[in-house]
Amino acid sequence: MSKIYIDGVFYSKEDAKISVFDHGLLYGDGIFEGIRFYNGRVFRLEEHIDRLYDSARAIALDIPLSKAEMTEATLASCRENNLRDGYIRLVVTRGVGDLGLNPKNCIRPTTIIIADGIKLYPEELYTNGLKVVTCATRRVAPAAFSPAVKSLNYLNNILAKIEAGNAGEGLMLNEQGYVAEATGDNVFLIKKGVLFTPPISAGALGGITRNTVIELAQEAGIEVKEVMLTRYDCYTADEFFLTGTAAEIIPVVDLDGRPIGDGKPGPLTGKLSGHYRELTQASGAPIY
Ligand code: PXG
Repeated sequence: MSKIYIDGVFYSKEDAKISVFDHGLLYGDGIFEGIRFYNGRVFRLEEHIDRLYDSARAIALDIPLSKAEMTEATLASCRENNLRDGYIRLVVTRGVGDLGLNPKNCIRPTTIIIADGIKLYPEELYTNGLKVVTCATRRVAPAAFSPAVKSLNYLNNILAKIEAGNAGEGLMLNEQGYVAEATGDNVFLIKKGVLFTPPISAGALGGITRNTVIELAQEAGIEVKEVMLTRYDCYTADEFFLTGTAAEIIPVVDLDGRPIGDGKPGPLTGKLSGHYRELTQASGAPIY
């Protein structure tokens, strides 16, 4: 029986409810984090908490908990559900207000923590790789709203996901046509042994898996370049993969009908996936 944290109290799934006047629902006014825990430890918890508070700062939202309190509430949510492996959804909304969009009328932000088991992607995708198509929907321009904020407004990504449809995952470009990211994952490619990924300024979320992969590559002596990338760079890459908390490292074998490399998941992708798996099993904030 799962237990869900709302503003300091644990509720059963049936009773875990928030007001229809919450601006998280009415306007998508809020932020969130998606976190994984493995083997009784929360992976990169400090980084997720830091990103949450940065997102909050960017939208002028005052989280009513300190970082230490939020960390403890997150660990307590895992304990309350007796879990050792799973997924945490941490949400902070603007809170209950009236029907106007002015956040000043919201009394207090709502904090929600859901710790649950994780539905893993089919193993087949990791062994055979994923097909990706470029979406016509461009990633929202940083000058309009920064894609670095992990906000409750995911319609830009959802529209791209709908476009990608059954074809596979969607690749999103920025307004200038450079590669930004996938609909919910960051993008990497390998060419002649060098690892490339677009800079965050291309219009991507600063993925925590992305940071981890960059670190792992550097430790393995692989050169890493954060540069603007075009679709040409992707089509002509030797290897291509996506990174995200939920997907971890997932190989891409086809982009817009062009096979990547030899059309099979590549060796460096496999090597980095192995290192990533080891790290997730052996590090993180202890839950118990
Ligand atoms: N870009 C976007 C737009 C994302 O939403 C990533 C990149 C990868 O970031 P991390 O920090 O996870 O490496 C994300 C992450 C969900 C869910 O439930 C979404 C994400 C992560 C976990 C779960 O939809 N997005």
